[in-house]
Amino acid sequence: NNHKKMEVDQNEELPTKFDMEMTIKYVANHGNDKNDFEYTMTEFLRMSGIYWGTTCLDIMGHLDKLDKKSIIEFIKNCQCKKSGGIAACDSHDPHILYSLSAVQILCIYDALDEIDIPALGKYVQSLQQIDGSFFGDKWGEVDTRFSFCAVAILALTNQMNLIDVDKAVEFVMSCVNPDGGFGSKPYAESHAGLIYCCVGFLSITHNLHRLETEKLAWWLCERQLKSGGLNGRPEKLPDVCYSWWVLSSLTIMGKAHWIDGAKLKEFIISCLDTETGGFSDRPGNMPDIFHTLFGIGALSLLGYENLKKINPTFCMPEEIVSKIYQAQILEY
Ligand code: GRG
Ligand code: ZN
Repeated sequence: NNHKKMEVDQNEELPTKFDMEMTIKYVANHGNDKNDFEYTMTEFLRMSGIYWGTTCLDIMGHLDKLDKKSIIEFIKNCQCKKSGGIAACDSHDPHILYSLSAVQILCIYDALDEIDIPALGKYVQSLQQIDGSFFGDKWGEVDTRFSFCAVAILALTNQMNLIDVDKAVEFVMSCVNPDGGFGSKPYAESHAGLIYCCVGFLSITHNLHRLETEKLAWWLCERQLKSGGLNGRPEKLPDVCYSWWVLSSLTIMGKAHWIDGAKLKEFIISCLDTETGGFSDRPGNMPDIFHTLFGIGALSLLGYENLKKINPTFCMPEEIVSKIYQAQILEY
């Protein structure tokens, strides 16, 4: 199977239709074999893996294929008693990335009250720095990804008052580049993944007016290549996950029509591995759960039939996000 890439003949016909039944099975059975090499080697990101799987299945209307009880039990065991943060896996160190994945899963299951939410809020608060930026964990790496995770966690748990939002916005805005894009920190190169984080951050904090929308949307739509696929920066290869990072950003800005949706759909479906039902980064490569979520997520943004609508900011089913925001409004 590892040689799959080599076996694919350049002229071999690529899939043009997406069989949802197979993809549901692929995601549902992912991780069933606990001795599987890939599963063992990805322990360090287990919490995100579960988020990718639950979101993907829910978008396809089959969340019932996973065991809610054991997933919630797993999350509870990953919350650190001391810091309040959540780890990728039980006995690992907490990190803001896995804290967000855990919150997203709990939102999907309507089970936020299963963990200590105030303690998690304090954890996020403890990671904010004087300049408004956020550490990912106690080790002190700064990245705009962590700014996104912080406000996404606090928005979903209704605790935004715990941080200095104005300072957080100033830090993210200090990462804008002359091309209109954003990098991981000030002066770092624009990258579609980080643009998603910064646009999502500005959307959550009601600061989309701070964007140079035309310039950024141009940069983003220039990511589309002849194959219909999108890359993450100039001169790079297309990759299914950028269908998500780029199209979600354009969607948030109201500019999704600036790319050719029909061609993108074709590219995404050409990355379906018909043997397993999973999606890979590029046609003929090995599929994985990460690219399967972002392929399906982008198809949902494109209005693909029989998929639930996905929220472009939170990368969760739209119905879940609107229910949470609705409940927060009613609380006041
Ligand atoms: C809720 C969906 C969601 C995410 C949480 C962690 C995070 C927030 C976002 C990550 C955004 C990001 C940086 C995505 C890019 C991932 C990626 C494919 C990185 C590869 O970078 P390179 O430089 O690849 O290895 P290229 O494509 O540039 O060659
Ligand atoms: Zn990728």
